[in-house]
Amino acid sequence: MLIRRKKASGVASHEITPESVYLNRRQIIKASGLVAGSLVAGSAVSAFDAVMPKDKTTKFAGVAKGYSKLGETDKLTPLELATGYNNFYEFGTGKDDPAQNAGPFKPLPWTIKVDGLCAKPGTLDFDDFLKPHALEERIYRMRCVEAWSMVIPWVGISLADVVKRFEPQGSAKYIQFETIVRPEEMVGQRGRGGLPWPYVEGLRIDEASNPLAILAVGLYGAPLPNQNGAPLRLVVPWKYGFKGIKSIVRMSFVENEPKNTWKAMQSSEYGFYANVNPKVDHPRWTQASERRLDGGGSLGGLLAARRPTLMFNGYEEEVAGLYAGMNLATHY
Ligand SMILES: Nc1nc2c(c(=O)[nH]1)N[C@H]1C(S)=C(S)[C@@H](COP(=O)(O)O)O[C@H]1N2
Ligand SMILES: [Mo]
Repeated sequence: MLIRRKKASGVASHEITPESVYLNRRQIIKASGLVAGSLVAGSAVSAFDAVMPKDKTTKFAGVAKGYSKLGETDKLTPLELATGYNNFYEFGTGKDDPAQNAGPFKPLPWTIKVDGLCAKPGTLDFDDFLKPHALEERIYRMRCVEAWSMVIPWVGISLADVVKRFEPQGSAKYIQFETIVRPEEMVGQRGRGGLPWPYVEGLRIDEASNPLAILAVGLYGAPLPNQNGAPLRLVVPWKYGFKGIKSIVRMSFVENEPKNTWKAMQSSEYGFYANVNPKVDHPRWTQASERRLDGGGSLGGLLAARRPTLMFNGYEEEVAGLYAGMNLATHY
């Protein structure tokens, strides 16, 4: 992956939504209807119908607040930056290509195939896939392997709950995820060059069952923009961003470690585990520090000061146990 420093998707800093405006909006949403905490198990189906937007231009009608643990210096990344500076090679390799090229992509209707070593395989319509699960907001840091990071308020469902629901067999040790292949709508999938498609990622089942892992369907209280992986993408905040596979159409329970795209491309630089680790440098750059794109620097935050990178991206307490006995001094 190259760090390209073009303009920040042409976003002028005055166009960036300040955090205060967003917080305000959320208070309005809360006051206007469903109150956080009303999404209890048992009423999940009706809650889904009440909460899920009917189209992309409508906001979620109130979403329960889930686990979010931010540090004192963590500020939300402005919406325009989170949706204007992206990695989504299906739409091109430049940071502003996804926002520019993903417009014609149609995230609905959508089906998700769940297969492999599980008792309840199936092909589900997007709504049916989501319905049994409570939607939650999770504000997480996201650290790209390229040494920039953001803080994003996601809307999503617990991946642990999804795993349980499909009842993996004892022999299933991993989940493999695949992104859609649709070259007619994804310019990066046409012609030569680029990555081999589909984009593939994976997690160990116990990683996928960690309460921090979610499948996101929205950000900033609205359905995911196409460039962020509509309609469904993975978010695993203690790992480098490339683990967060976008526009998922297939989840397979498998016995062996999935061949994830970036490791398959360049295993000397990208691993399967890809846990954020300030002590293990990328062969071409340091991972000890990062630029936090939160609007705080010039050029829409792109020239933000560097800050120290945290072990497991600051989620060590929650996830370190998954890797007990593993050698963390390698990029894997
Ligand atoms: N299918 C697919 N998923 C992907 C990528 C990609 O190129 N294709 N890029 C990854 C990388 S490198 C990062 S950093 C994050 C970026 O997510 P964002 O654009 O929503 O911030 O998406 C990840 N998911
Ligand atoms: Mo990334």
